[in-house]
Amino acid sequence: MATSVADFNFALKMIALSFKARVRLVRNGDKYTYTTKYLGFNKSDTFKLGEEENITTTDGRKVKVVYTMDGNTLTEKQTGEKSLTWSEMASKPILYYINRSPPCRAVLMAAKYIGVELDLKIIDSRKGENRTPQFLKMNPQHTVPVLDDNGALILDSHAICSYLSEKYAKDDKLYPKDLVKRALVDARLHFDTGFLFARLRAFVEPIFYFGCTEISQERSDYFKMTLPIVEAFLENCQYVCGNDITLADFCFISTLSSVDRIIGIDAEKYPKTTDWMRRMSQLPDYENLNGEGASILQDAILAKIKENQEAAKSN
Ligand SMILES: N[C@@H](CCC(=O)N[C@@H](CS)C(=O)NCC(=O)O)C(=O)O
Repeated sequence: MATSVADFNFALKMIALSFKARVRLVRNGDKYTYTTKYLGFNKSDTFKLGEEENITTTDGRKVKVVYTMDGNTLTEKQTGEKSLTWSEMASKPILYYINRSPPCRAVLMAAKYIGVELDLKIIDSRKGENRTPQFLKMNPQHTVPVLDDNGALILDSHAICSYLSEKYAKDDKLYPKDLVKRALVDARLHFDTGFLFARLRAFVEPIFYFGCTEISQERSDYFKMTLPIVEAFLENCQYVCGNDITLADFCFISTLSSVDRIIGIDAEKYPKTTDWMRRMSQLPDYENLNGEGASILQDAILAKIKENQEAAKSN
C-alpha cells in the first residue's frame, strides 16, 4: 500500500522543524520513484504524475493524493477529511565539470542564460577523478561535463545544453522547436564537436597527457583551417545561427575563446568572428562563466609545456 511522502515528511518536520528533506526523483517511463533520506529515515515510493491515488497515512486516515511537478518542485497534494499540502524541492541537477574545460563552460553559460541552477561538482581529469569506477559507471567515455538530473544521466555538453533548454527554458529561443531552425543549431553543435573542439583537443591533449614540449604547428594550422568557416557562418548575421543567440554560440565561444588565448585568432583576417567574440564577452557573467576558465586553461598549458621541457632536458 502506498503511503504519503507529504505525511512522512510532515511527521519528520515535527521532529526537526526547519530541517529540509531532499527528494531524489528517478523517472522510469511514465512512473516516478522518489527516495528521501531524512535524519537517517529512508523512504521511497513509485507513482504516476497527475493521477489520483488512494493512500493510507501513518495515522490511519484514507486520503487521495495527486503528485505534480513544476520544474524541480515535486508537490504532493492530499485531499480528504484532513487535507494537507506540502511541497519539496527535488535536488538541483548536478553538473560534473571543471572550469578549464570548454564543453563544461558552454554548459555553464547555457544554464545561466536558461536560468536553471546547477549543483557543481568538480571532476579533475589531471588528478584521475574521471577514471574512478563511480565516474566510469556514469560515463564510460570518462569525459566531463556530465549532468545528473535527479537520476537521469546526460552525457556530452551539446546534449546537455539541448536537454537543459528543452526542460527548463521558458521559451525555445536558444534551441528552436521549428525543425528547420533546430536543424541549423544542431548542425552547428555538431560542427563544434567534429571540427572546433576536436581540433582544439588534438593540440592540447598531447601536452597534458603525452609530455609534448610545444604546441604542434601542424595541429595548430589544422585548427586554423576551421576559422574561415566560422567567418562564413557569421557573414550576414550577429550570431552563428542567425541574428538571435542560440546554444551553438555558447559551444562555439567556449572553444574559440580558449583557442584565441592559446594560439591566437587573427582579428584582421577574421573580423566578423572577432566582433562576435567581443559581443559574446559582453554577456552577463561571461568572465566568471567562461573567461576565467579559458585563462586557467591557457595558464595550465603554458605551465605544462614548461614542465615537459624541463623533464625532457633532465632525461
Ligand atoms: N564531446 C564531449 C567532449 C568532452 C571532453 O572531451 N571533455 C574533456 C575535458 S575538455 C575531458 O573530459 N577529457 C578527459 C578524458 O577524455 O579523459 C562534450 O562536448 O562533452
